[in-house]
Amino acid sequence: RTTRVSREGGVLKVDQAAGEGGVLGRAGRRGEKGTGPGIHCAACLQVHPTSTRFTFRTARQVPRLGVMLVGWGGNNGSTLTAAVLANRLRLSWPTRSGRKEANYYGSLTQAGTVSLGLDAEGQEVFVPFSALLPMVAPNDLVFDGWDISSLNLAEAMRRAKVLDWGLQEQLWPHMEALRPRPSVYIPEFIAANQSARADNLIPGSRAQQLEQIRRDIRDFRSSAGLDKVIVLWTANTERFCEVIPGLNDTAENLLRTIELGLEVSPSTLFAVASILEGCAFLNGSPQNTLVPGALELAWQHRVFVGGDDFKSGQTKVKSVLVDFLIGSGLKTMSIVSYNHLGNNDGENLSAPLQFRSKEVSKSNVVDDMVQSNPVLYTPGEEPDHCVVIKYVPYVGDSKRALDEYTSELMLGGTNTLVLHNTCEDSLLAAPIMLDLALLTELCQRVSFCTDMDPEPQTFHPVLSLLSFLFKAPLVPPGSPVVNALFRQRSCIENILRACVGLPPQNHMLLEHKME
Ligand code: NAI
Ligand code: DG6
Repeated sequence: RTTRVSREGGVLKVDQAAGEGGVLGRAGRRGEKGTGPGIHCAACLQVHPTSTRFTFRTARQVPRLGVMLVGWGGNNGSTLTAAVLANRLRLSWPTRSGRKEANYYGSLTQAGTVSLGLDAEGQEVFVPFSALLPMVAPNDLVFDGWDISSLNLAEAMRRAKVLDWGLQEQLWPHMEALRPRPSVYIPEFIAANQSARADNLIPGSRAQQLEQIRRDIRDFRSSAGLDKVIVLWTANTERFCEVIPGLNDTAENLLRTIELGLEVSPSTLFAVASILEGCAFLNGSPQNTLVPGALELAWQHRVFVGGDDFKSGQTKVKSVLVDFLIGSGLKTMSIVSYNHLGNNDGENLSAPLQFRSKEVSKSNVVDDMVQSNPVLYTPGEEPDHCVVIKYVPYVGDSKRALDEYTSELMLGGTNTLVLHNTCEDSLLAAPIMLDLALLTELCQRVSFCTDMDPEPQTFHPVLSLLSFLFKAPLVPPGSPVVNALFRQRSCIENILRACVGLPPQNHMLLEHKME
């Protein structure tokens, strides 16, 4: 199917005026609030609207899709598998507040809607996100995966203590036969407190381990009769690995490093194996799995990669709330985020190096919002931002997040907002994992060209369209990082709309602003 989308005047080309370079504002003194070099005042900029015609093509044949989870036996892995089975089997179960039925709440594609436009009466018409374009139905997904812990998926579900007992009982016979494949365990990358569960390991050198992962992917693809496989890292958070020239800075060096058995993280090994097998790889944890060498490899093989770190609860709220505050012209000066949780993820994060990975991905999420407003912030100025995570076994998967946001109001006023957010962590993460797989697969079927470049191309291998789902979105070199949640959502919505020939949603509602 071919769709033509013409955006007359939709693209703004900003040319700097001749003369002084056209960058400085009226006062133009560095550091002076509101008139610093970041401010582009209308007097010195000329804006020339240009138009580019994009032609999108989406293959409509929906493949049989397999998803391989690294960390399949963890809370997220077992919960996602259980959720898909519960929906497929249309399960319901009693709870103290009545009978509950399986659903996909929390999934953008399965529980979100898109406005198509206005009907003849001027009312908005909403359709499910999943109805815009042919997408894989989640109930048709086939799961497989790896875990350093040998528990079958039924036992893993029981260990996770996420689901109601009545649901677990019904799922048990369907999950008992599912066993994670052995995986790569390199103790220095995850917390020492994880060693007791590492009883399901791939032996051999790094090169042999890489080959085994590749064999596993091929085996799954052929034995389950799949058209496509996507690999998703939902295993423990690793420490950051150092990016070192000669070691992991290029694809060639990274492959040599694996061959020589030098330092490479398990998650990077999985990324490399996936890319070499032509399977998209998505990183749901915060560590820098996709080192420059892995990114180059993805680019060479034209394979999608995405990351990092699922954006599920506290960070999702943060990327809405700070956008609201700064977008309203309030100067947020302090953000303090406490978490405590009692699941295995929390135990792993109680080790300093693993906590550090999470701290980094949780802390960078307001950068774009701060930088977008040079009226409020001078260059380099940013709010204090503190992230604390504590392991409290008793609360299990029920994560508590306490946030305090302090902003400056006009004339010396102060506004402090305090939030308390309690949720089952894995029940927020599982639908995000689902969306990641479904949207990545859809993107693999989309190509586009422009008038200037009629050769059809696919999206850049670093799939930034997934930013909505990640705390620290990976983007192609030079591309702006967007953290603000509704800008991220608009990106997905508008690209999907473009694929069916609808213009971007602009919310002007001009039809209702005329006499
Ligand atoms: P979990 O600790 O319950 O599960 C992780 C699983 O990975 C465990 O079963 C462990 O045995 C396994 N594992 C560790 N190293 C492995 C390796 N090298 N190969 C294969 N398996 C390995 O943790 P949970 O709650 O499922 O979270 C998974 C990841 O997702 C963590 O990194 C967490 O930080 C991240 N995450 C979770 C979010 C949530 O809301 N639940 C949100 C954002 C990120
Ligand atoms: C404590 O923050 C543990 C983490 O793994 C989080 O639960 C997870 O990253 C979700 O974080 P957030 O900020 O999206 O709720």
